[in-house]
Amino acid sequence: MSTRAEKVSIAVIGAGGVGSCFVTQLASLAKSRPSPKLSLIYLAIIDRALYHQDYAPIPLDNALEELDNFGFEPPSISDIIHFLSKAPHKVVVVDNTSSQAIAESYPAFLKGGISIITPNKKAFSGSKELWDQIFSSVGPQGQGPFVYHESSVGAGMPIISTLNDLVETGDRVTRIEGVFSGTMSFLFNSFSPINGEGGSWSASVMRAKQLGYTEPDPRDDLNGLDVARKLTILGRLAGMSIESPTSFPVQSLVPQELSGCSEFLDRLPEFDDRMDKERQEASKANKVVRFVGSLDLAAQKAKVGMEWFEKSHPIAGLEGSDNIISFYTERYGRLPLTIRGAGAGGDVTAMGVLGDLIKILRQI
Ligand code: NHO
Repeated sequence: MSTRAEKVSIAVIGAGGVGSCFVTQLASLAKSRPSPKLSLIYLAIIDRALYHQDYAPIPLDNALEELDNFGFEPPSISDIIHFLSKAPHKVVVVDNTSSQAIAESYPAFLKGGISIITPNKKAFSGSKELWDQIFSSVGPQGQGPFVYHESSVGAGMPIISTLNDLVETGDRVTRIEGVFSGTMSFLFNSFSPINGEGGSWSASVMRAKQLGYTEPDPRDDLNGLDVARKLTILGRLAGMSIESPTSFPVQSLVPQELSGCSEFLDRLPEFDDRMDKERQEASKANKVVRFVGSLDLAAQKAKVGMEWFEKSHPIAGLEGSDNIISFYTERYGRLPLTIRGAGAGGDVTAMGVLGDLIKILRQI
């Protein structure tokens, strides 16, 4: 019989919008959950790291202040792996960055016996080779090392765990469809609302940016790649062989003329007529425009782009930056299993990451 771990060490890489919320939530969890004892042994942001050679814990209540005051230049990724793999207790790394280099190191972390939880989409939507390397390095059930990435799709909503349950219990998923981007949801809900009002496209983009809903460069949301990455992850989990997020049709809403230009927001109004036309045509058909992703598992096809929806459709009725994701399956029949809720934001995304940590704690 295996004995339960008495202590689990946590290493947090990245403490921005999601990571700082995660550290706060981790501090509460550590207080409310006496066993296994959780200790933070490594904390880093891009230019600063904090850890002790003897693995002494970093106080969770003021971890970010400690990092600010006492942090030093971060070690290389291979040195981090070396340090963590020698820790006296089981280690879980929380990758709260969007770093490609860290994502590519997951197989090495796992080979060092270190579990990974992350909202970072890069590893799971990158090359199929990396995906295969990661999942072939995961340890046996109940033992680890583990990989969990619930928040890489739909923030804290149970999207990945639901899909895994459907697949593992033998249901046949035929189609997955939804609004996967909080930013795009906000943009289209305000640009093409059910009541027919709504300002210009460029004004919607500027407002979303002012409210902090977009990436620093809104083109990173408008190019559709964030949605394509999420679809790649779900498609692969559902058994589709998707080579990369650029291997299927993805509609970019970045005018080609502005793709490399430094005055993107200033010049965006010049292109408002294109989006106006789309909204008007949808309106003539008594529909609204939304930006959706869909996977057709029978036809093995994926696509991302604008579509028109009846005003009574659940996708048309979304509010704010909500996500909605529907699973069409054999068991669920005509009405899909649908999950709707906040699809972006530090607290809800961090909650999904913390939920993954709890799943690991139950097993080790
Ligand atoms: P930030 O605020 O830029 O923070 C990144 C942190 O990583 C910083 O502390 C930076 O110093 C550190 N960092 C970067 N490279 C590093 C390195 N090499 N070594 C050490 N530290 C390094 O990013 P966020 O917003 O906190 O996001 C963190 C991760 O969560 C990203 O991978 C992001 O894609 C993912 N994520 C964020 C959100 C969100 O709401 N912020 C969501 C999902 C995943 O559910 C959300 C979502 O999908 C939002 C999406 N834009 C949408 O639907 O509209």
